[in-house]
Amino acid sequence: MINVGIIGTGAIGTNHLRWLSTRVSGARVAVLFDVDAKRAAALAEGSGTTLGASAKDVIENPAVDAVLIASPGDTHAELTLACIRASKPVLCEKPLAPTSDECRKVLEAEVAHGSRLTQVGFMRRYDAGYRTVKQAIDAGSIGEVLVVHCVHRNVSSVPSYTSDMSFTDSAIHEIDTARWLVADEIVATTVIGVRRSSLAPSHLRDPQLVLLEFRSGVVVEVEIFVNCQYGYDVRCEVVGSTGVASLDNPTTGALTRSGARSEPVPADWQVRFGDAYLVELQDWINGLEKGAVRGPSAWDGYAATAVAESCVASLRSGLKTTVSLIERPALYA
Ligand code: NAD
Ligand code: ISE
Repeated sequence: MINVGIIGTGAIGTNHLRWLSTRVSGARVAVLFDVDAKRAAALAEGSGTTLGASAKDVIENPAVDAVLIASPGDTHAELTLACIRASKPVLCEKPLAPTSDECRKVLEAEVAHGSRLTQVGFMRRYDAGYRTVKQAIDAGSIGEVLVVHCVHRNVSSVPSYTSDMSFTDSAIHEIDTARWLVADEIVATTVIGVRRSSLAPSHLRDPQLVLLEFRSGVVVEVEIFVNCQYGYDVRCEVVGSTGVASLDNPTTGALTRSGARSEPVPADWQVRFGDAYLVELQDWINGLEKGAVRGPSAWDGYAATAVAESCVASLRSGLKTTVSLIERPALYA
């Protein structure tokens, strides 16, 4: 049995707590901590876990075998470093850190430790639709990958959401899945100005469009629209030299009548990727039972943040911006 300590019990932390407590086998949530003590206490009461006094207390608690970080992104690097210092495996929600410099500190610490402890919460790699697309590419079923078209739409954004977050918070998922699908690194990004939706908050550029160029010449086009009003919509179409592999929203039933057919659109990421979070958590626990951390790595977290940073630079300058990565350490070969 793997005893997990959770830091941060907001939207996704609560989701992870629920899955780990009810659906994931081989795990139990031993300790919870949130700076909002009332929130953590209310959750702990219903789930039979104890309350940590601080994040440090969770990480250093001898009863905790592994840590799940679900607090805001700007806390991730420091908490992940503390887990590495304590030699505890850690599943850190995306992003690994808001800046590539902070991500590099995590890489350096893990390389010095000598083995992988960190997994980043890029759960789309565990989604059935993305896995089908990945299998088609790897089996050579669509020939050579040439172009990828992605759509990432949310119903509405919270007031604190900024134009930069379209890349650092939302498109970072497409950046990771594109790197995983294409099995290459992104070398340049170009953000293209788009007519602003009149329904988006006035401080926000929404929607936005970005082109991601890979070393191999593959180009990925991503539309991010976080105030689309109608539902949560994630699509991906990979165009190859002999065919196309794509995914759409999973169908949960359709209504056909009066000469028209309609299907529900997921309400949010919890609905659309509910199964992916579950598969992600189960795979993390199965790996830990065998002493291995095998999901998206600190290198993946670093590369994704470096690309998101480049997108933000392109947004500011209006120009194509190069991505420069450090040499990949052998630990992440
Ligand atoms: P949230 O605001 O709903 O929850 C964050 C929680 O962390 C809050 O309860 C807050 O009180 C707590 N917190 C803040 N600082 C803390 C600290 N220093 N120590 C402990 N707890 C602290 O946010 P959220 O939507 O749950 O997002 C949390 C993280 O998860 C973010 O990094 C976000 O990008 C990521 N996320 C990932 C996905 C995904 O699809 N993988 C979806 C949503 C959020
Ligand atoms: C959120 O943080 C997530 O990670 C969701 O998966 C994403 O769709 C949303 O845009 C982000 O804000």
